[in-house]
Amino acid sequence: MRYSQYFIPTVKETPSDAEVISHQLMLRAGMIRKLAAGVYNYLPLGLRSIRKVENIVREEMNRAGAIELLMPTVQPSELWQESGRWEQYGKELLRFKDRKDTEFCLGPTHEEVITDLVRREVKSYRQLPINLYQIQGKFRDEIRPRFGLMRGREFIMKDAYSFDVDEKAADTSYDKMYQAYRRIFERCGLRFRAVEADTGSIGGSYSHEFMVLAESGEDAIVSCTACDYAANVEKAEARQTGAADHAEARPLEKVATPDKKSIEDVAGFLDVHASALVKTLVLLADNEPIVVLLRGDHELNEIKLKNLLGCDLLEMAGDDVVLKVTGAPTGFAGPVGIGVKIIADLAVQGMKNFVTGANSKDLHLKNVNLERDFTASVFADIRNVVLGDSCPRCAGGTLEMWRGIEVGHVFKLGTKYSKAMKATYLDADGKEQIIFMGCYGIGIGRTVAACIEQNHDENGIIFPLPIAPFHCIISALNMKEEPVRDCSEAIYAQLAAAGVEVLLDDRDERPGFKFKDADLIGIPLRIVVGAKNLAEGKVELKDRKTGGVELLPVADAVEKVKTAVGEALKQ
Ligand code: 9G3
Repeated sequence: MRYSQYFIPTVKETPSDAEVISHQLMLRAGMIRKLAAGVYNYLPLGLRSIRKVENIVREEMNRAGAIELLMPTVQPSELWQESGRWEQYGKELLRFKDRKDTEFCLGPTHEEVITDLVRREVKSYRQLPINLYQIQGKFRDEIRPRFGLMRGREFIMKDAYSFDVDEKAADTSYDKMYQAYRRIFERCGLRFRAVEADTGSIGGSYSHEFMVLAESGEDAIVSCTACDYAANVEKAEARQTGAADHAEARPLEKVATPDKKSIEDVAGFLDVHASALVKTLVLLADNEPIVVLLRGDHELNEIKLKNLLGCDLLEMAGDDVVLKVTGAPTGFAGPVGIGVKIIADLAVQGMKNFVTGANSKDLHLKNVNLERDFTASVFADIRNVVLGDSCPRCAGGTLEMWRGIEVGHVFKLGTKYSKAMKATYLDADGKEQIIFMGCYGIGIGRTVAACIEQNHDENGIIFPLPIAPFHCIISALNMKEEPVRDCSEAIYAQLAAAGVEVLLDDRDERPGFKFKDADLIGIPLRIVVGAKNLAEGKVELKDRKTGGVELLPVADAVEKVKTAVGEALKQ
């Protein structure tokens, strides 16, 4: 490809509305252009990387035995009414009517569509297992699309769906996808971790997220220093470790804490550590008030609490409810004398003589003790794990914290959709059985963006070769000089003939300008053809990742590029 005849609208200045580096660089490198909030044009360079990721995904899905098909983006509302999700989702599901006033939605995911297809076509156990996938545009009307392709409204997803005769077979399908995902992200050159994750509203029994490690990641994940346990903080288990405090229970004591409401203020005022306090939170679970107790230095994990309660709606109670439930304004709530169901985090179970609110303004209680002063109806793991917590799986490890970008998510779905939509098969005895499902997603654009979050420097993108838009760029310093032109064309022809994807920068621009563009768009290998070095039969070969520059005879440079590309693409 010749740069002068291609379409790579790079820009020098950083766009003001781009908050994360991948968004900034994809705009500056001429990879994407916004059409509307969360809706993007994939320009030629961006599309080439997108297609690279898609092809790696496609190869590994096929290798795992999945079969590609393509479902429509437009989905009839009837299917979503059958699954019960038409009412479940709000404005995020973009709905519209056709000319006959029939209701449709733009597909945010395709469980209903694929289950409808399979229930019509699969009748016998002989047709199972089957794993069907597509690579296709999705639409989710995010309330705040941002970060470019990282959180778009229209985005390309690979979504796969597995169908099995029973749970055991479904586990096998799940493991095949899990391994395929590992190969996919390894081949994309990403540093990632698979973490245990919450299944959220999708239902099903368990799931794993594939997280690209990057400081700008929206998700918090933990991993064990000693074993391979890793989990999204939403799901990470906190093991009750604190050896129970064997101190004697001291007499309960009221203490004036004028206008001291926060844990920090009360701990400071009483000169105790936050871990000697118990915070009392009032929440509404499906509009029923409940009281939750946590050690002062711990935070509530609302997903764990929601899963524990099995409620649909969980929210912090307003000041009015706090006043009604505790008899005191917010900031002085405590468990003693409360007439509402109390749920306490496991860490509270081992505490003695702790401080809590006294359920009256400007008053706290010291030396509060379980059983003597109040009882909790449930003790459960409802807190966020913290750095240094013991690993819930192995004896020796502790938890480290990372930020991650979710690029893949695999779910064991069970029979949630097959039951609701009657997707069944006849087993060997002719008995009708429910199909077991799994679903598996990868955000294609998000994978490219996450790759850039993980691979960039002050000069721009540093693409891993397997998903770079081109493998090599030839920066010809002056195509008007015949030796430079002839040599550049020759190198271009030799590399292209060897299957190397090469971009020849033949523009009539100053060297510095060309170098800046080459660094910005992140092409992994660069050959510089200039008259001075050419006079000695040499060209410069630069490795974008290491920054290493070598002065080599032309033929050697060509060989080195061919070898480097061959190496990088070997699976
Ligand atoms: C919706 C809307 C947004 C959604 C969903 C449905 C997320 C929804 C979860 C999934 C689960 C898996 C197959 C590929 C992998 C992920 N956001 N999810 O179901 F109507 Cl508006 O999509 N689906």
